[in-house]
Amino acid sequence: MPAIEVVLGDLTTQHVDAIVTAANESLLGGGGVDRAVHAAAGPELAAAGSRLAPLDPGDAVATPAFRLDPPVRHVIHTVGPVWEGGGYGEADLLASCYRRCLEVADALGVRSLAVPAISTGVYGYPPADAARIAVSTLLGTRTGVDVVRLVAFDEGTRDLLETELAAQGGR
Ligand code: AR6
Repeated sequence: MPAIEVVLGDLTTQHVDAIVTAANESLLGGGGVDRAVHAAAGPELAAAGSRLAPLDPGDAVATPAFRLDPPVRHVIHTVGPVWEGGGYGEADLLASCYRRCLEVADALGVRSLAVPAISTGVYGYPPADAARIAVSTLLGTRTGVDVVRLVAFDEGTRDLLETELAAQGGR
């Protein structure tokens, strides 16, 4: 299991081997963290993403990180579930996002990975439930990734992630 750290900050300024973006099925970029990642990486990212699209919810794929500075080797694109009340398999899909990101990272030899709070913005997933799933899935997945940095963009999300990490014995 990877070591998990929680930080408050901007995903695009993390010094890691790879970052995960919360994408949509087109992989062309969108709002939220995906907008910030595409802006930082440059237009090559959408071009590379479009060649791998469409991507199903719960899945993940990697592209180069192009102009991201600090230099990051890969962007891993994952598509979270849109929250529709919880009865449409959203929890399984969200867990699948975290698992697939680790699998893709492993295939690339990634040792450090920064991940945002997938689905909790535009896609409306309740942040406390999403934090529980993020931590439990990461702690329960066998991987060669040494460190997963959960990057919260607001203090509420940061606190939820830290609470889950403590509750689930992640540190
Ligand atoms: N660094 C870290 N976290 C961020 C950043 C940032 N720079 N900017 C926003 N967040 P969202 P989703 C947080 O909406 O819910 C896009 O249009 C944000 O506060 O980015 O999975 C895609 O193209 C929230 O906690 O992703 C899809 O269409 C978290 O990142 C759709 O939105 C996720 O919010 C995906 O929606």
